[in-house]
Amino acid sequence: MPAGSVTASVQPKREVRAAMGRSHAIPRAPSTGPLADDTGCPILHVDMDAFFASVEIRRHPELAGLPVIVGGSRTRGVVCSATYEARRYGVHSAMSTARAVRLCPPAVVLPTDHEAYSAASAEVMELLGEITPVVEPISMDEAFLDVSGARRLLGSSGEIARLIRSRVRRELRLPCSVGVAPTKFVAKVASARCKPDGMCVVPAGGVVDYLHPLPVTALWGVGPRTAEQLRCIGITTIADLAHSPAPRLVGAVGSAAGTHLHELAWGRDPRRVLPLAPEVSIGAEETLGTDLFDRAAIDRELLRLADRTAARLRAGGRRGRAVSLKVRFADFTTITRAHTMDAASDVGQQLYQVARDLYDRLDRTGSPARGGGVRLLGIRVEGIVGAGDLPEQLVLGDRSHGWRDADQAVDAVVSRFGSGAVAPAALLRAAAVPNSAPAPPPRTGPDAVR
Ligand code: TTP
Ligand code: MG
Ligand code: MG
Repeated sequence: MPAGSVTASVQPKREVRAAMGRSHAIPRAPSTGPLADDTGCPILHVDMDAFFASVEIRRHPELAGLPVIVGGSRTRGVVCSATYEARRYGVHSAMSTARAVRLCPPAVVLPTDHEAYSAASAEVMELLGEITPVVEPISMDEAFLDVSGARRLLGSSGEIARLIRSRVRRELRLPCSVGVAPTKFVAKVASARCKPDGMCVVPAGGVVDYLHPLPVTALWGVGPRTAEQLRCIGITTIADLAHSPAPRLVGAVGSAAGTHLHELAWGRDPRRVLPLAPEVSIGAEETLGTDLFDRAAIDRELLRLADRTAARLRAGGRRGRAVSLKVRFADFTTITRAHTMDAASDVGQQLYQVARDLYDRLDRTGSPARGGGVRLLGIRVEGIVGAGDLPEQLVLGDRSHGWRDADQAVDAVVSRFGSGAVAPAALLRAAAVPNSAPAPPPRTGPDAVR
């Protein structure tokens, strides 16, 4: 292990070479040693371990320790995520599930449930936002943090990384790995190298030693093609690249990439952590499997979308006042209508009632009378505020409290048992009520289900 880079964590499966996402390009670092000098290291990169698979294990605890693959059925589909137990067999993402199962016959294969992963992602980002507002999510399961401002309150960067790991483990029951470094790029490399369930501090003075033995594929922007171009001129490690004369590098990969990679190879990465602007709206929409004509079926769909929107609001600790309804008809005409409520809400029933009233008004203007039925429905909430910023409404007889309690109980059950575990009675009855239109072929195209 290069001098100056120190990992500090318990990592029982160190021999596992993860083969998922980009992290497979990077050899694992051995762990041990005390926490390194983190004074010049304001940047943290947090990446969830085997994210989709870990969310599944959270709600199916009996699967812990088993090789679990998320990716469709055993015969169809592609591996999205696999536990480190499955990776030991050579399973990795983007491999066909059929091949993964041949490599790992004992694997438990689960279908994807994007709603559950989005909700878990929102929980993760919410928790990170409680550490510092300077959080830049870069995918569903990873984010950069600049903890310069948080250090006075929460301790050094390394201590904050440990705090994040223990809070994510305790409060969200999910494993993650954290890289701590002077720059974004090095923090990202560090989190990948210390997976699973690890953390790694790369001290400012140890960056070059840390990077140079690694293969060029560890560099951001070096995919298989660039790696091959570099190999043709004898460059396989980051050290080779760092010591290569600029004209040679530029000749192989072009001027912009050559200059950029050379800078990265010396640990120079001026990119700042850019926190996202708060979400201006949250919603859910769906292109329906068949065009709907029947009002009861439309109402059930609105209830489903309202519940989903409300769950997203709650997952992000948000409420919103302005509800808009989007309706697309079979002839692709699209109409939106909006209503602003007296108070912001995160309650599915309230959003549903507003959406239904908006739909009633459409009815009166005669819009759905056009042929073809309803093709797409969407509900969106704007005027978003943090739930914590609002005084609780204590209106006597206010039913929203009862609904909110019910929604929160549902959130708890869903996070444990999955989104199919509970639903309003109206939705459970839905299967029994046939829709009046024949089933069209599966949809593709610009408004396919998100
Ligand atoms: P990654 O962070 O790349 O992978 P991971 O979290 O499963 O595993 P690791 O411990 O190596 O970080 O991606 C995050 C999630 O994104 C992953 O759980 C599933 C999804 N994903 C796909 O759906 N398809 C893909 O090809 C990849 C790489 C990820
Ligand atoms: Mg991950
Ligand atoms: Mg990731």
